[in-house]
Amino acid sequence: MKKFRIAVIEGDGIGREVVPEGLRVLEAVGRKFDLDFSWTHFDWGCETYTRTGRMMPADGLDQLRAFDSIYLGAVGYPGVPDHISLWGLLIPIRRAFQQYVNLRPVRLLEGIESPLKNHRAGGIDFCIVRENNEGEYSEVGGRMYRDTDAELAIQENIFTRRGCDRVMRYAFELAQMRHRHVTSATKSNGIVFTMPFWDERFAAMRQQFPDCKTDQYHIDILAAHFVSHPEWFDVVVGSNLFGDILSDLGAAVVGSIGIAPSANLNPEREFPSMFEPVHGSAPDIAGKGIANPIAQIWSGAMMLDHLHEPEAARVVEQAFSSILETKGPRTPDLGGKASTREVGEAIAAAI
Ligand code: GGG
Repeated sequence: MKKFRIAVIEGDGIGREVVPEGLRVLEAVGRKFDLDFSWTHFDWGCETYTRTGRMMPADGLDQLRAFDSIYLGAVGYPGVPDHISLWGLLIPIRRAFQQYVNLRPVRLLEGIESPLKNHRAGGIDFCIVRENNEGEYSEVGGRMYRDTDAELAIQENIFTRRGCDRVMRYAFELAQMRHRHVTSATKSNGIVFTMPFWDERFAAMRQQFPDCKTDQYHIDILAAHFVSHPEWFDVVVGSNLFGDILSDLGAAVVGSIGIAPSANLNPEREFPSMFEPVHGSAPDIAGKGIANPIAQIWSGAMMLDHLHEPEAARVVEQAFSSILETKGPRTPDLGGKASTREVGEAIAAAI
């Protein structure tokens, strides 16, 4: 029996509803493949913040360091400013553990209707590789003359050669295992220093991968192409902000953000990686028991891949795909009436 120590952070809002279904499914696949998961729960999030003034304890990162992986739900809740909740939990984890790749698959599954005409299951299948440690998400900047007419805010973008190269290399290596096509998201016409630098690094990196086709688009027309020609893409690499925006758009194009998974990866495995749905805490539906658990469950499959359990990962993917294909229970975001728990139970039973 293989043992895995997993840190579980349900977080806020629907995170608390979808994570238990993710664990239910991982337990089910664990029984099938003789995997022993030891779950350690951390009640960190906005509630902890309102009680203690911190999203996680001062030694939170040290507490997480020894785990094989981190399984996270969602962060953010009304009453706590979003930049406090994000910079108090999610971003410190991504940075301290050098999770510099945020891998976000975009796949149209059988049984789900795309809002776009003429797209069938399998016809849209690409991965967004989002830079996850620098870029537009920086702590460099400041504010002056607060509460006066002269008030100002400055935020610096950080693009390093090391940061660009490592995420681009990951994108090319991923493409080599897929259809050998990498698209870069840029905006080097308007963003005059960092984006031309990003383009230079992309041009340098593609020399090392002559077997891969490449192209690059400014982010505005790339967003349009996601809607008009989503079948064009294989691997799309983008900066922190561009990758984040594109992955919500990608999720919408394949039917629902409720099914979009993600992996925050430290490819060198020096630190634990973290697996979480693309969606946030969705306060508008939190507490109603109707959140779609598939994004969380699919993120669990990505965790299994990272833990070198690809067969178990495929079984999880087949289980939720079969529920969707056979018109099994589905939550309201996919036009159904089922609860979060009913969907989780059906997927676990399919395993
Ligand atoms: N599933 C984690 C979560 O709550 N994500 C919401 C969010 O806004 N994340 C910001 C980001 O990924 O940059």
